Amino acid sequence: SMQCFPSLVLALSSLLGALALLQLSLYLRVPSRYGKHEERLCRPRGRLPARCAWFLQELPSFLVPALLLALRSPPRLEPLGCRLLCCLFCWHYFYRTFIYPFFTRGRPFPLQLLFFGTLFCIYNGFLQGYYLIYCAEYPNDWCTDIRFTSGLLLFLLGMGINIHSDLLLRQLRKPGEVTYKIPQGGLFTYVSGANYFGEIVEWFGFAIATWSLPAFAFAFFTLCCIGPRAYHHHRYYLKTFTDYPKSRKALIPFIF
Ligand code: NDX
Repeated sequence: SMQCFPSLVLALSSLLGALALLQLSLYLRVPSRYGKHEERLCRPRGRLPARCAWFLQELPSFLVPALLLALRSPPRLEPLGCRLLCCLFCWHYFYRTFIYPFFTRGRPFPLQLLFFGTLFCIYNGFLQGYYLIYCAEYPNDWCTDIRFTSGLLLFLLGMGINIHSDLLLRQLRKPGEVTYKIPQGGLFTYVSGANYFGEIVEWFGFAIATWSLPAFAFAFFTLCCIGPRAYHHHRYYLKTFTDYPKSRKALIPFIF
């Protein structure tokens, strides 16, 4: 059966951190080309309906850790804290894979990005799952540690904001519609990237609760991936809608 190789965890986490920096440098100036930032003039590329694309892309982030967990010899959930943390990760990706895609009204997604997105989800799903199931060691009272409790709280709060904001975005369109409107309500009152803000809070909460290098690397990656995207969404709205709420920020309420 599998065992823990700490140097593998270190190497994969470092590469994730490096990919985060690469993303930051790529996407600070130009947004990643999907959704409202896809260039129409670009040479025509293959696309897949948003539904299939998000399902396929996010599935490995659910499947890989779930399989690792299932393959592990019993007692699978010992000690309680760390295996539960793996379930939190799977829980998010259960939502993202089996619920979010079936309700999305997004535009077709570029195949090329789908390919990289899928690779990323396999990579990250393996790293987080492998670490939590085979490497992580927590004291038996980790569930009452301030890092676990505060992290879990942030995770749940972020997930709530993320799911709620996804829902508000979806309700801006009727089925079949592909136009953009000004998001209203919830945290969109304060920021253009409310869904992204929720997701970032969620993964930093997860990092704090697991207190692990792979999870901090992933939280950092998330920040570098969708942080710039929130900024580009914000600029898009300001450019497109003259009546866009002036006090609204890009990503962090009242600040940025
Ligand atoms: N998927 C994470 N990098 C990404 C896909 C793209 O889960 O090559 C990262 C994720 C991938 C990325 C993923 C990894 C890095 C990649 C990147 C592509 C390039 C990049 C592979 C895997 C890369 C290197 C160089 C390192 C290899 O038509 P539409 O689609 O615009 O409709 C939208 C609609 N909407 C509106 N409707 C009406 N009026 C408006 N004003 C509207 N504004 C938006 O709402 C969509 O249907 C929907 C949401 O749109 P949007 O743009 O707000 O969110 P979106 O970016 O599509 O994300 C959806 C959710 C969201 O909750 C977000 O938090 C989460 O997924 N997410 C997204 C990306 C990454 C991520 C989470 C994470 O890092 N944790």
